[in-house]
Amino acid sequence: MTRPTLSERVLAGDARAIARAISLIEDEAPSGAELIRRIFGRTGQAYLMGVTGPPGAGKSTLVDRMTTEIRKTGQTVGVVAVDPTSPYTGGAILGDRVRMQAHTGDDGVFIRSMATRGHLGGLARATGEVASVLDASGKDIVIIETVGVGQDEVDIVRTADVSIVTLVPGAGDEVQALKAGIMEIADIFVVNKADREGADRTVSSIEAMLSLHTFAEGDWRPPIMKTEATSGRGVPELLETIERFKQHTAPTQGSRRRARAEWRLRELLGHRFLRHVEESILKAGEFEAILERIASRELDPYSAVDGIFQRSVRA
Ligand SMILES: Nc1nc2c(ncn2[C@@H]2O[C@H](COP(=O)(O)OP(=O)(O)OP(=O)(O)O)[C@@H](O)[C@H]2O)c(=O)[nH]1
Ligand SMILES: [Mg+2]
Repeated sequence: MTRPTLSERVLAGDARAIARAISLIEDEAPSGAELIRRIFGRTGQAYLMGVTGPPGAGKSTLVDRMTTEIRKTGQTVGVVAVDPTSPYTGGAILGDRVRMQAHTGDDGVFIRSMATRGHLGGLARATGEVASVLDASGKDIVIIETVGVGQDEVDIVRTADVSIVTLVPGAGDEVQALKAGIMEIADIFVVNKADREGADRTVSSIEAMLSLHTFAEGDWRPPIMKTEATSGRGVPELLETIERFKQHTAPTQGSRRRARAEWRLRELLGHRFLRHVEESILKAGEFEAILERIASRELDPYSAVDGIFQRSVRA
């Protein structure tokens, strides 16, 4: 008998194989792409939940509580926490960030942190692939935690079936800053740390922001939930709301998933093309030389791209 391959072990839900597969994706190893190819047909079963919000909002604590709550129903859970390793954000500053450890020993739960470093703009793609691995491994629910509200997070959360934006009391300014990107992706707002002063004010400012938006008849209007992740208060209600959202969007899930497939295809194609140009079209150091010429205004970027494009279609 031959030994089962990595993809077979992933499909069988083997935790060590899942961990190995995720490492391959993180390292952008060619075998990672091969793995995705092999498991892809078995993805699309899990329900993907994206949880985003500013650093320290309590996202990990919340995800941990959600996991506990979901496990009570017998469903299995995979969690990917996208962890900023930049010295400017996240962990280094927030000494008290929560590591999800409550579920060790439960093989119905798989939790993994992923570094944001080194993905060169492909972070959302890498996260999507990790979610695919967890999905293919048979997890019923996959939760993706990301910090912040930048383009990367918007892209990551866009790959989810439901997007949950977490804020905290006193986040009035953040609500303002969030408007643009987050507004279009938030399916549910959560005001966590509701035990703190000012939770209702934050709810009101999100309300005010939502009221600027016109919702058509039958549109989903993002509800604003209050939670206290440390005690678990509000978490069952949050899960009920997610379930309601799931029911509401069931008729359009096909088109949501198609939009996601389109985004993924475009992303991958762009990435592949850029890599082809950098590795096979341009000579060593040429990219930097072109950059220099653009910076010194000797060359304009459009002509630079035209030149590279011509060479690459001929190649
Ligand atoms: N008072 C209060 N504290 C909370 C609540 N939820 C989380 N915290 C605390 O907030 C701190 C940060 O929690 P995390 O869960 O690590 O927050 P996070 O958003 O995942 O943080 P990053 O991943 O670093 O962005 C921890 O000390 C938590 O115990 C809450 O509902 N109330
Ligand atoms: Mg966290």
